[in-house]
Amino acid sequence: MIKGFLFDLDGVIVDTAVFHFQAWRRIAQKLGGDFTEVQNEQLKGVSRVDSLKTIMKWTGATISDEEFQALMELKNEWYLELVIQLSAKDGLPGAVDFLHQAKAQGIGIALGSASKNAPLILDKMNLLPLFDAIIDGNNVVNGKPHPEVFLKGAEALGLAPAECIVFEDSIAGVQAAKSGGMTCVGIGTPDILGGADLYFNALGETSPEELLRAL
Ligand code: B16
Ligand code: MG
Repeated sequence: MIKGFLFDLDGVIVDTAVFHFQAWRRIAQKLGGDFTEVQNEQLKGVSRVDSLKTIMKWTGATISDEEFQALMELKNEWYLELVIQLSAKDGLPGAVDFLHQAKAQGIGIALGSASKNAPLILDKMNLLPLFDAIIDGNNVVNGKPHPEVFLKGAEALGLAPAECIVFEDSIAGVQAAKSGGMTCVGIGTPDILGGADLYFNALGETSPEELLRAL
């Protein structure tokens, strides 16, 4: 029986995925390269350090460890310039209502995000009080597709993985959920996001009640 929901943040609750894409493209261009929206799917849900490693491969540029660190900081500065504009109205379609409905039904709610900026984003959107637990890039050793972030989320809710649904928009995140033993709802389409148990384009297309009936 499902008793907990584990939410990814970027691309599920709020569209900061587009901010990550813009900031990383500026970094790639600074290195003399570029990448496409299709390639960007490989960066979704992936930690900052692993994202830059992938971009380095795509551009073929070689830099020192110090320059690598500086680029990670610069990307985050550019990303935060966009994040700072977020407010309560910026949730993805239906996401905030879905969270409130789940809370009202007594479902445990945890965040399972790779982002080190997750608490700031939730705060800007006034969503912190809805979460029983927050597991993010600051609390894990292994990034997605490793299941650590979701296993810790389930544990923080006092639940077994099989009692939880993960909501994910990234290939790495769906892999993390499935290898962790959770049911996974993909936010996106099966052609891009294979491996999930069910798909919706946004949380607004379903409700906690409907999902619990269906699963
Ligand atoms: P930060 P999620 C992930 O968040 C993003 O999808 C990914 O693009 C980003 O690189 C990662 O967080 C790290 O974010 O640089 O803010 O620490 O989708 O797992 O909520
Ligand atoms: Mg995501």
